[in-house]
Amino acid sequence: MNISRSYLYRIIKPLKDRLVILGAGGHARVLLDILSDTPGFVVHAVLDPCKMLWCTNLCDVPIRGGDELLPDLIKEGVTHFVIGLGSVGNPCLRRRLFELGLLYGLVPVNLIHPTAACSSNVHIGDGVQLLALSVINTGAILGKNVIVNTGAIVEHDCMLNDYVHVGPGATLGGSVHVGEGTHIGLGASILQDIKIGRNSIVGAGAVVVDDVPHDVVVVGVPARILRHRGRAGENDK
Ligand code: JB2
Repeated sequence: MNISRSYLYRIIKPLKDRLVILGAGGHARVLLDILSDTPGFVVHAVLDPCKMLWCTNLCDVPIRGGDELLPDLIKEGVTHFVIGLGSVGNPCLRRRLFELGLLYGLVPVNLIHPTAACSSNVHIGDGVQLLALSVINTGAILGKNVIVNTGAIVEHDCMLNDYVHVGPGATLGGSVHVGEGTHIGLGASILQDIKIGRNSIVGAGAVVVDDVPHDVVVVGVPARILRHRGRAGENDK
């Protein structure tokens, strides 16, 4: 009788789930570091469209090829995925890859560094990444594929919508709302109760004391609008 590997996988659940990382850059290496301390997963492969990386390794994990290899990896037993891109300032790619993973029936993994201090009274969406020394305080709500980067602080009752990225060392006071796909730059500070629109960028080191609309870049102390962006940041690199 000819029994396929994927059929065998479905009936015999392995001790560790196999996952693929999409993207082989700096952010993916940070995530691999967390995964090395996360029981229950084996990183099976990394996918990246950059041909020069193919057949090399990222932290000992093979970079097998582009995203078109997903069906092959699924046949090999991959069931979970991680978005390996930080894609600073442009969430379009992270959103597209997240939807691609779901389309193939893969399960997004939540990655939480052991030093992240996350209240148990927080709602976390799928595929969220909480990096080293980040703090997420009580009552916060994090949508899907949100990144809270190294040492960032998200105070009580903040709401971070899908694909928000809070950069390293940024601080959000209590009850700050951040719209879908917005990027909060390195070391920025957002005063309590501020509302920031979707697909905007808060520049590194900015101090935000007034609400920020959708689709803008704000910079400085206090933060001011530098320019308007194309819808969903399509015109950005
Ligand atoms: O469609 C894609 C795709 N497009 C670009 N599919 C997949 N699977 N991968 C894709 N990539 C790959 O993502 C690029 O070819 C590249 O190898 C990788 C992005 O790497 P990079 O180092 O440029 O960016 P990053 O997102 O890993 O890191 C940025 O964001 C972090 C949060 C950097 O700015 C870091 O400094 C920052 N800490």
